[in-house]
Amino acid sequence: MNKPASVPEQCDAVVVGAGFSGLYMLYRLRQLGLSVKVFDSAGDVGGTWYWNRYPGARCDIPTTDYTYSFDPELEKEWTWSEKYATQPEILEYLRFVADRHGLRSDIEFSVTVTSARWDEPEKRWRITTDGGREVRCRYYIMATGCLSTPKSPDIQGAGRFTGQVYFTSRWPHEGADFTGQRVAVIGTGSSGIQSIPLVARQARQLAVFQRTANFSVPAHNGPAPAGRLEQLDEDRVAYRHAARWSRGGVPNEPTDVLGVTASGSVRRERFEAAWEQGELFGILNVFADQGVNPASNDIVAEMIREKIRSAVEDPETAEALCPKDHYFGTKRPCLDTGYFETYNLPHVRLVDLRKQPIVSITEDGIETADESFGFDAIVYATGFDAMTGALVAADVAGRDGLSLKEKWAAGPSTYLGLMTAGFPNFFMLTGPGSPSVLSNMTVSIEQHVDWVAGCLEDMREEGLETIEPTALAEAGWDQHVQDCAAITLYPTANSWYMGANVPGKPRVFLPYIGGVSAYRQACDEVVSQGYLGFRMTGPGGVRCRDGVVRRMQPDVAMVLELVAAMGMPPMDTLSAADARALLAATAATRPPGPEVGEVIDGVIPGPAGELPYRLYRPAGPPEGPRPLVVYFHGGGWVLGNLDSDDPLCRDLCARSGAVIVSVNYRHAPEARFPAAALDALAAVQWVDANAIELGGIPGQLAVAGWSAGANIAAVACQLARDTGGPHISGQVLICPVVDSDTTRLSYQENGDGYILTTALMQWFWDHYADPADRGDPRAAPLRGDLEGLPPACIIAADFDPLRDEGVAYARALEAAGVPVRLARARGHTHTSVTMVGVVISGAPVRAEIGEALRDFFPSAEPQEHLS
Ligand code: NA7
Repeated sequence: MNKPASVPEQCDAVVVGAGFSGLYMLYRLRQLGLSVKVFDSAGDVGGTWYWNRYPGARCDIPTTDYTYSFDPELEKEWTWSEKYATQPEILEYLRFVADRHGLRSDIEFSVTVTSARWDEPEKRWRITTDGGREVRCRYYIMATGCLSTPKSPDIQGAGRFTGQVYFTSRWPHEGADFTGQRVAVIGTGSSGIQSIPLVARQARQLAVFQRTANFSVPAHNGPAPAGRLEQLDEDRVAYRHAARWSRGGVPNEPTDVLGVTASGSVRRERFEAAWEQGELFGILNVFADQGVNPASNDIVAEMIREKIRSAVEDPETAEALCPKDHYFGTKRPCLDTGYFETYNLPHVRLVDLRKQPIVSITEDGIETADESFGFDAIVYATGFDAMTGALVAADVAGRDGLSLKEKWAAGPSTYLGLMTAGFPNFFMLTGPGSPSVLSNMTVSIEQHVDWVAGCLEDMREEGLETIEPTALAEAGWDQHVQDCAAITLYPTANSWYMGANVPGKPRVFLPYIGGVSAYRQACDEVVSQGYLGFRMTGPGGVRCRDGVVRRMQPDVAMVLELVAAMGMPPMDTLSAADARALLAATAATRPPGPEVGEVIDGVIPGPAGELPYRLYRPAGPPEGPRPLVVYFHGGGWVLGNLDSDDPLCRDLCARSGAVIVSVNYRHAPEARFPAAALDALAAVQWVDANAIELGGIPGQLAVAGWSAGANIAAVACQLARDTGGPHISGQVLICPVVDSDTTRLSYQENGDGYILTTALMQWFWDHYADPADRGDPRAAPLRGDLEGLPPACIIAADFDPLRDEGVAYARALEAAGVPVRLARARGHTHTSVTMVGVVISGAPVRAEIGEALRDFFPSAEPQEHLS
């Protein structure tokens, strides 16, 4: 008998996964009145907590916080028994939630989605399951978790072993009994570190194969933390609200104590308190700078290593257990119960794979470079194909037939970690590019589910059928995700955050490190701006407000927030004297900039009296003369001095390998136009004439300057050309003032809110030059003759009112035949590139300046590496 042709099933939404995110997504979709099918390859709800049943499996966020907040009644009905609940208790909780809300009726277990195809004419997804069913739906939602696809054992001979094999991530429901057995555990991530003390209790012999020593902190498990319980009892709503607007999804007071400047006693006190607290976000927040500053990070790391050394009796084992190849926190730290002490047991042994790598798994054990081990059981605690593994596991093909796997071949690309261009109506819950694993997952899950539900509701109200990100918005978000990571130490580690644990996986920082609150704000802004960066379609046509939600470098944005919070008066409302005092006061609190070989103060005979200078000589070899760079500080011809740009000069010196001579010129309003420009020329001529005495190489002279300093540097080049020298090898103009026209687009875009405002620039001009003089090329070098000028490196910052005149100068120089290197300071303001040691994202721009200077002088050697 022929089987009747099956009729494809229809529903509004298919959700894959019935863990924390899938269950809540189902609940919200039902609230919207949508028909939903949830598929999960597991036999029950639970997701991660269904599979990871290994002994000792617990969450590593206090369970007071690792819990749903959407249902106040549920919060009353369920009480967690411990600070960190066990896997069985969390699984029980999820079962309780599923039953309480009658969710099971829409969930099908033991069903795996094998493929999903977008049908453009139908505007539907066609979902195929392993049972050969086809389901058509409008929305396809992946609630597949970040750590759900186990990494296959990438160890030679893994299939040969004839004893018992266990994976922590696929632990048998009936459990495992290691009594009397010789057991190997491979892997010392959270799963290994949680399970090893318990496996050791049963095993006759236990060998732990460690590739990378890991930081772990005692969980101090027990009753839920009293402080958190009190806060919850007092005002649960406020507590949950604080979690949603916190950095990690757990209410925590962020510290402003810097490790590098804190006293020894403060360091110790803060560290011991965090150690006692036994919470990840506590130990990751001992110092505000431990995630970005290697020196600060090392203070925490060394204190943890001390703890390991005092816990482990055998010094050699202790040393092998001390993590030394990555910064603390850059691989996920663990919370443990008696992990390090386990190595004091006589039957437990650590095998350091850095000293004796595994050659092969054999029929009866493991062979390393030095030894053969016999085992009855091997436990793989080797981790997951994190964050992307489950998403690309099913064969998902978007609008043009392109598969997600192909699209992401060089790393995932998403908008907000929620959607990806080319895949309409395809949502990822806690996808790559969202805070996810760097946050309390339950808070991030609820935020994502709420966002998706809100989006579907808005679409329905407006009669829209499809939504997908634009290429521009997605590229902007990808960039922002990487920018946020780049200012931290995180990308330096071979972590699963970087995809480094899976052979062949592209190295891209996968989660969003900007924090839960910053992320939530970005998502909310996207919606409030009419779904900025999304293309939506419906019978009425296309609706799209294209754009990028975060273009500014994250640390620049932080500086702007800090400045705004300080409530300083606008400079342009002050007298010159008061503005100078304010600048000096803020400069006094900055980091000093890098060490250089030598700093000497002196004076130059200027055209109208002596001009102070400060000379910076690079440290280290080669001995002997160096190229010279005459530098002019910024400050609108009114503000600034040798101190104001001191960190920047040190940085330029170290990066370029040149001697920097920073010259203080006469300031307005005391000495108006063209005093500063004439001083600049005089300084360049004097430095050239005294090159040998200054330790320079005669004939190898460049000029550099920032802002108004760049203005007079550019003018000095024109004047030197016209007045018989000296020869200038190159000019570096950082965010230069080259014109007095304030009508350019960059003034309109950036004239307010980015420190240098249109009003302040006007104030500078008013102090410096009469309106009639402002078109003079000695005030506005863009209006001068540009032929025969030295090669230029021009920095133009995105959020600078002067951006477009810098670009215009570059173009005009090029047109005049001058070699130009125009570097865009992406996401920067007029001032941020110069904030050495504060704005980390400025470092690559300054590296480019250093490179440009070295190119002017091919013989120069850079100093040691600077971050
Ligand atoms: P992790 O944290 O990825 O840990 C896996 C461990 O296995 C880690 O120590 C790895 O060493 C080690 N590993 C992986 N492959 C090998 C091979 N081929 N040989 C030797 N050792 C290997 O996974 P977990 O399951 O422990 O934890 C995942 C997350 O779940 C955790 O962070 C919490 O968020 C919950 P490596 O460091 O790569 O050198």
